Amino acid sequence: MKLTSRSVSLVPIVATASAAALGAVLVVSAPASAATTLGAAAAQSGRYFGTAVAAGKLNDQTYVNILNTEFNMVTAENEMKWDATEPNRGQFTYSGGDRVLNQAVSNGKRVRGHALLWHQQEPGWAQRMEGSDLRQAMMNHVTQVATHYKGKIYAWDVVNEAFADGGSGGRRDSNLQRTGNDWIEAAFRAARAADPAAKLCYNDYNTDSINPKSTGIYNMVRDFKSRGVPIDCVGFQAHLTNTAPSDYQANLQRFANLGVEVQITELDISGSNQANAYGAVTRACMAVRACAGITVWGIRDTDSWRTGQNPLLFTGSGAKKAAYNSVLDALNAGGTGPTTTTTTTSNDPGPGGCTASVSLNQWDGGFVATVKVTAGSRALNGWRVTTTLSNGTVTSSWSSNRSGTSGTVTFTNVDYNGAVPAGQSTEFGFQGTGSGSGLNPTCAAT
Ligand code: 9MR
Repeated sequence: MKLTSRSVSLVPIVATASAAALGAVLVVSAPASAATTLGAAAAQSGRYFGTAVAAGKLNDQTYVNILNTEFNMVTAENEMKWDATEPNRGQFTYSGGDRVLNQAVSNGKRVRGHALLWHQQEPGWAQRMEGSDLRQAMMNHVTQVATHYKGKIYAWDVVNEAFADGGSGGRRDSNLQRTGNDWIEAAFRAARAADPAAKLCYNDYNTDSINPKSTGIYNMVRDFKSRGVPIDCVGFQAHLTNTAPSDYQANLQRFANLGVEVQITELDISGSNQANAYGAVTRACMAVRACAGITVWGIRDTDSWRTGQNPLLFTGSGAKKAAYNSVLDALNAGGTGPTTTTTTTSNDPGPGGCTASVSLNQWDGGFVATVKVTAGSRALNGWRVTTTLSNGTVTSSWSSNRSGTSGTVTFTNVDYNGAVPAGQSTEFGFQGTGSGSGLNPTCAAT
């Protein structure tokens, strides 16, 4: 048996028993030895390490050996998608999905479900539909598939890739979207009703930094949370080239601050800086307490959808790459989540006034601050929050207009969050380098 940190808790008992039996000799020294597989290393901090699996490769011994040794979470690469599970309307086929799921479960792994609704890989019959007929078919699909896998899925990607690329921060056009903007929340509600135990995720790509697309999703998640739409997690696909964005961790953290789990769901990284970038992504997840785990999108470079780019952790022949070691080391280094502190500054709470409180996630060298603005006994039409940043610099902010980056930094409402009913709250946030302590926000109605 390999000694992993998970098994270390057993060591004192075993050592004591054998010491008693043998009358002497102590065997194992106390420090936890580093775990030697990705799954075991991630498990030390309660996280998982997963991979996408293709049913058609489950006869390949090299593939299956690596899968069974290294990973403790599995995503079906294509087998649970709409075109695979409902090729004709109302006719469901689960053979491929079940194969991937059963292989995983019988080897002690958990499964992420991917994906209930996505504008790509719609079956032909759905591609030709629109409107209320399509809406009905979409929701039936969600209900049927989530019911089939009820109780067996750790987390579902309920909706995949519904936001547009570029600067709009809005939804992508598709026949799904054209059934009405509420299709995403309707899908989450249908999935919750069908499988209350599964965590329900929104999953997308090009969301690896604080950018208009990730901010659009952030605003949707915040809205869902405020209205009780059942969302538990956000998946960040992380199809990257050469590097992880400098605000990768801050971006994960701002979602975590909304009260959702964050998961890295389809990681692959091409380019000569691959090993470093893999390390950076892993460390970012380890530093965000709500980052539940990482899934790479395939096992060997030859298994990747990014043909010729070699973006994975194992070579075509199944050898561990430098990127593998960099991930393993980062997992073994452990995850000390950031420290969170909440300060409330009460000011001008009278009629027409407001209060501001800040929740600060601070880690070595950076921070994310989430500020809650609460109206007094009268509704607000607009607000201004003034903060003091003595030892830090703001690098970006969201859901507010900002003036300044250090010293006195002022934030005012944007058009959609200026109106706050009496006694109600709205939130905005910012991230920065250095220390975010001593912000002491003060709030004024405008
Ligand atoms: O890896 C998947 C590939 O085998 C399929 O041909 C492709 C079809 O669109 O989907 C790939 O997986 C995608 C995933 O489901 C969603 N995010 C992007 C992934 C890569 O395209």
